[in-house]
Amino acid sequence: KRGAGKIEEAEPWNKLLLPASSLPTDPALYVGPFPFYRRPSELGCFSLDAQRQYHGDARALRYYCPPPTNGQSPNFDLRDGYPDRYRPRDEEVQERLDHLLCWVLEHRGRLEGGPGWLAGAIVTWRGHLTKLLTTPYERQEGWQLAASRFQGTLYLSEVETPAARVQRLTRPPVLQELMYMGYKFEQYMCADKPGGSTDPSGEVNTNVAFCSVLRSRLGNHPLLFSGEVDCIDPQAPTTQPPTCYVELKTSKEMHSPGQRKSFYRRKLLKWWAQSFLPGVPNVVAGFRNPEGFVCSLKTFRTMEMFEYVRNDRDGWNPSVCMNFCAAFLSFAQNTVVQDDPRLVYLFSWEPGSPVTVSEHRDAPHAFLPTWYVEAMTQ
Ligand code: 0WD
Ligand code: CA
Repeated sequence: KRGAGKIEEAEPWNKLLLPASSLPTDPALYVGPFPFYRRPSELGCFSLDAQRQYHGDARALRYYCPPPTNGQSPNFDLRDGYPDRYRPRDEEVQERLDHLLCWVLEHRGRLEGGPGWLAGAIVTWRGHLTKLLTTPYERQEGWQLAASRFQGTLYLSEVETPAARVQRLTRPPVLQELMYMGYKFEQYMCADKPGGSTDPSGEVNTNVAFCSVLRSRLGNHPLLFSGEVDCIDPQAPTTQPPTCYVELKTSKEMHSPGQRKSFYRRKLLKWWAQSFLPGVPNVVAGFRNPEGFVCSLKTFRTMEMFEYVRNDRDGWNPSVCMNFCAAFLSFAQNTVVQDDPRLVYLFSWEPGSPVTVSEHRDAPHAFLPTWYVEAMTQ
């Protein structure tokens, strides 16, 4: 029935050929079975030293060294050394995917999955995927992800939003100290050698990092991503990464049911998303009192975190997180069609709105460095 004035209805073909122009994020749209997620396997690792220089080895890996469990509780002063023994990373330096690209370049010839595996993969930081997983439940902070296709591979690199930049530059002193305290906790819990002891007298240098490079797949999206790992547990049942890795976190001591509920709804979601992606099985939390001392520790198993909100109407659902992430990756794959390292699609999201996209060429958004593009073209 092609009556006059019904032209939109009669010719839907244009809608089928064009990629969608936005992606909704409402949790209700992503309820459903948990999608396929390949058990993450470690492809390799790299380290960043005190000068933030790249090394293609595990020199920055530290060893989990919890305090003895002889009935005494810990008493870690997280403010000790602040600010005299704090060497914070220069956050003005936008590193984008550079260190990960360095690893990919070095290993491109001997990646598992066969020749052509990389061409079908998505390459990004674990932290970017974490933000995608938590998007359906996030009510505070938006994000921007830049995407380019090069030799088939889709690269995703975060762009600091103007609001995030303002927040960073006007970060109140208490928040800066709180950031330090998170790293100080790692120093109380880690040794430089297996079976070694901790040394809280040293400096806290946040340039130093150990990063694991992982392979996984979400639905039909092969993934190559890297994430910073706090330490390895030499006593873990298996010494095979990523199963032997431990994530360390600090959080405020909780004293009321309301505080606990809020912790399960907000923090555990972020902890789950971050550790589930690389297959890190345990998160060890240090609870700090108002004076900044950690007096209790608790190990949360990543695979059990959802139990704390399973029966909570306002809780989170891992299927929603993963289904949304898969939908975003499909959206990005369908949007970034042209293979061109200088062409960038910027995906932008603010809470309460759908994900939108804009197209850019070259500076300031192009993020695949010339050294990478040229070396890969050889
Ligand atoms: O330039 C950027 N926009 C970013 C760079 C954003 C996020 C991370 N990075 C860098 C990190 O420095 C790290 O070397 O990428 C690398 C891997 O990051 P990731 O594992 O993908 O990031 P994420 O999961 O967000 O963070 C893991 C840890 C954090 O631990 P906690 O427990 O706080 O989540 O990486 C550290 C931090 O210890 N970290 C950073 N260290 C220095 N500068 C930063 C940062 N901007 N962000 C996270
Ligand atoms: Ca950590």
